[in-house]
Amino acid sequence: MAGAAHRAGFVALVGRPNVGKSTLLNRLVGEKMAIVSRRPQTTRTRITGIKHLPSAQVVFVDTPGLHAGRSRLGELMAKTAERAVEDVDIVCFVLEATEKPERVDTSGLEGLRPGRCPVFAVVNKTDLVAPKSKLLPLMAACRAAFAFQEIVPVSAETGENCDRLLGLIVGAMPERPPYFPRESLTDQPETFWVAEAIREKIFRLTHQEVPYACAVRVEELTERKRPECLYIRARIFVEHDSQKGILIGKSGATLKQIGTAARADLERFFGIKVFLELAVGVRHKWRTDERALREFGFHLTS
Ligand SMILES: Nc1nc2c(ncn2[C@@H]2O[C@H](COP(=O)(O)OP(=O)(O)OP(=O)(O)O)[C@@H](O)[C@H]2O)c(=O)[nH]1
Ligand SMILES: [Mg+2]
Repeated sequence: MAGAAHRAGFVALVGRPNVGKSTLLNRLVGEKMAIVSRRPQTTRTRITGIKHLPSAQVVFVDTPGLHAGRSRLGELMAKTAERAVEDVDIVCFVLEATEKPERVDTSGLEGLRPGRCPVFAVVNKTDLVAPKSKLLPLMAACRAAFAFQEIVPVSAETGENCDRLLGLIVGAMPERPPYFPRESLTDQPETFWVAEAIREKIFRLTHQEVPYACAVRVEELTERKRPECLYIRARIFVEHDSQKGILIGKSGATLKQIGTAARADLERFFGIKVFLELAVGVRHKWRTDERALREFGFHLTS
């Protein structure tokens, strides 16, 4: 075959909670993949999004924010992020442009053997900083803290400089054929995206500890003919009866809102009419219950 050599590789997005890793994943892939919220610790598992370019394929791996987890779920989230950097071709360490230079903390990169793979610092949320020269002390602090191959300021929100970041990533990737077929956006099953879409709406419509106490299990996902639709049945698990009440809301209003919003997202995602049936269950202390965690799909995938 003629033409330029094809490049392909895995790129991990790591960093503290809430710095915008998932927003960046969505921006770089060009599709809404990972769920985003204003609150920290939104992402719980390793999430992949695949960007296809004419002569490159980039598999982005979004991770839970680096954070000392106390529950078993927290430990699994931390391990997921640690493992993610072990077998990728490039690591992007994401931090906020508003971070104080003296607070730059690269300790999360310590597990990485020096020289094992290129590590980029991605200084996100530059839209919050003006003039741009104010970024210089932070970039200098990054340079002093770790041997980053590149330090790239971007705004995942506005897209500023994200094409340049993508170009640098592609340039640093190994030459090899694609890992996945052209049409695939992810290597995760449909049920995972359904559960995430529902979880995002819970983050949006409930408060305080409630979204953190929720897990979603998809119990049925079938394609139906006449009329053609995707029939989905899912159950949201909470830890206490009181949370169940909050989630359901007065006369079921909150659960209904969650379902309506999730259905709209899923119809966009799958490109087909969706029928979504939601129920709520209580599973005491599931975040520390090994069996429940496995049942809800929390296990190390790499
Ligand atoms: N102003 C601004 N806000 C951003 C930008 N990128 C992300 N955000 C916001 O930052 C918040 C956190 O974004 P996420 O993408 O969920 O952050 P995360 O790093 O994935 O967080 P965890 O999954 O909890 O580790 C959201 O409210 C985003 O809208 C950006 O470039 N500019
Ligand atoms: Mg996230």
